[in-house]
Amino acid sequence: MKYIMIETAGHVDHGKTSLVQAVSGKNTDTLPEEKKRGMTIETGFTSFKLNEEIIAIIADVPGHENFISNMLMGSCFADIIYLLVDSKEGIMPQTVEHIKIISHLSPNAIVIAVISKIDLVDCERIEELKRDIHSFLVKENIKKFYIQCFSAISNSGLKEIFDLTEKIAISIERTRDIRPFRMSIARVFSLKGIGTVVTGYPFLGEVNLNSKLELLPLRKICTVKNIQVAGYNLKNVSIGTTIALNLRNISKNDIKIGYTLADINSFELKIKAIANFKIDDSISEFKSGKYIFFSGTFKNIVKVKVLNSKQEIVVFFKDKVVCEEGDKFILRSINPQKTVGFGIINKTFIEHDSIKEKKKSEIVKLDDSIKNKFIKILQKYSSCGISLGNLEKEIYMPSNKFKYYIKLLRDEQILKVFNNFVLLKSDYDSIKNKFIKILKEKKICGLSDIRELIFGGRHFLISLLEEFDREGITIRTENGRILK
Ligand SMILES: Nc1nc2c(ncn2[C@@H]2O[C@H](COP(=O)(O)OP(=O)(O)OP(=O)(O)O)[C@@H](O)[C@H]2O)c(=O)[nH]1
Ligand SMILES: [Mg+2]
Repeated sequence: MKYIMIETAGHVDHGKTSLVQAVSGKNTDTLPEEKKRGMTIETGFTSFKLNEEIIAIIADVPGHENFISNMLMGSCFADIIYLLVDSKEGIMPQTVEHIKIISHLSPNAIVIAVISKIDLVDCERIEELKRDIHSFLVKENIKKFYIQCFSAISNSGLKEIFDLTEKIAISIERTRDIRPFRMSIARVFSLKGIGTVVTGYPFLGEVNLNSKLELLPLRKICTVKNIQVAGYNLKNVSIGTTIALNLRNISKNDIKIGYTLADINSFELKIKAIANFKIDDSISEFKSGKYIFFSGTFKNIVKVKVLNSKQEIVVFFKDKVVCEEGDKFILRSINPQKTVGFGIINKTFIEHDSIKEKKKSEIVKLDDSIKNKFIKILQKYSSCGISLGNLEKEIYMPSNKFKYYIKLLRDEQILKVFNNFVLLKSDYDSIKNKFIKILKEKKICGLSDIRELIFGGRHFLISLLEEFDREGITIRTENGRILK
């Protein structure tokens, strides 16, 4: 079975939900508030069969400008867009805003512009509107579009819309996506006897029954108990449609809208991103500051720094998020809420790339010149060792930097630190081996024996012997050290 994704678009009351009801037989305005106000508030989902092989999933978005936020969280991608234009009102502000948003998020979607409520106008008006819509869609760079007429009263035009949708759907090719699975969570609920269910949009990859997934940013692991698309249980599903997953080992309370479900260890969390940005034509001034960031079903307030060119911005996230190069997003102003522009992420930064952490990461780069500097000094003390304090004085660098390098040199097995003394690891090993040899011959050894092998104060030599004990080579007895 092939699944294709349709999304509605258009100004408030232009007939989106009525068309969805006509094609699918279902009313997606199910909330009491939606029924009372006669308008869509949250994106509604339904599906219908186009033929024996293709099911269309349809996301019916709200048209009112107050609900653009809900519209954004409900739209991630679409194969086909039903753009409704009321035959009396013509192109209105949200006709324009929706098409800009959707064409940014789904640049390859094919638009079926539907002139609605044709029972209310004459042929002349319809012809005029066809011309208006044509030039509007050309201006908005919509690559492929059709214009159809429709009346929800008589269902005139319904068959043409259905047939056209089927024709387009047949031409859509679905290929397997072998990238790691990544899905943006749109809804979460718990069903009695079934457990936790999430719905959302797979961005990448495919998911299989019983596979283990990671909930991000929490990094909690869960198992896929069931997969559904349009009410059908499936063993495997790929990108290209909204899906529902029944999850084991995770509670509804762990999950928030906008979180990500992904293949385990496939995505790092990001704190900052640089993006290409296109400011909306309606915006006269775009400044650095706080904005609302929408990407997939994720919505959050972010800090934005506008770079000189104005075509690039830096986005600072409040918390760590899943954000990858190529991700598309929309920015809206906070007060008044207005679409400011459209972005594509082109560089992301993991946690240490915040300014404070960057300094740290610069320190930890252990290049050969630093390594050699340590080695050279330690070679001077091959025959007697040196305390960490004296080494720090000789190497002459800030204490935090010194400690970092010591840790890295230890990790690289270049030096050996024991009770505040340091030796090159090779020197330490050589003394250790010689000491073992003597112990094998003499069976019992003391301070004088180790003194034969290396100079150094009493405190240094005792520390060395204690280190052999700690490594499990020797045991301390009343008369001296014996081999363990
Ligand atoms: N006469 C006539 N009225 C229609 C037609 N289609 C829809 N309407 C009416 O227009 C109003 C709005 O229709 P909806 O389908 O809810 O519009 P919508 O675009 O979904 O509205 P929002 O979701 O709130 O943006 C309703 O009262 C419908 O009955 C039509 O073809 N002819
Ligand atoms: Mg509606």
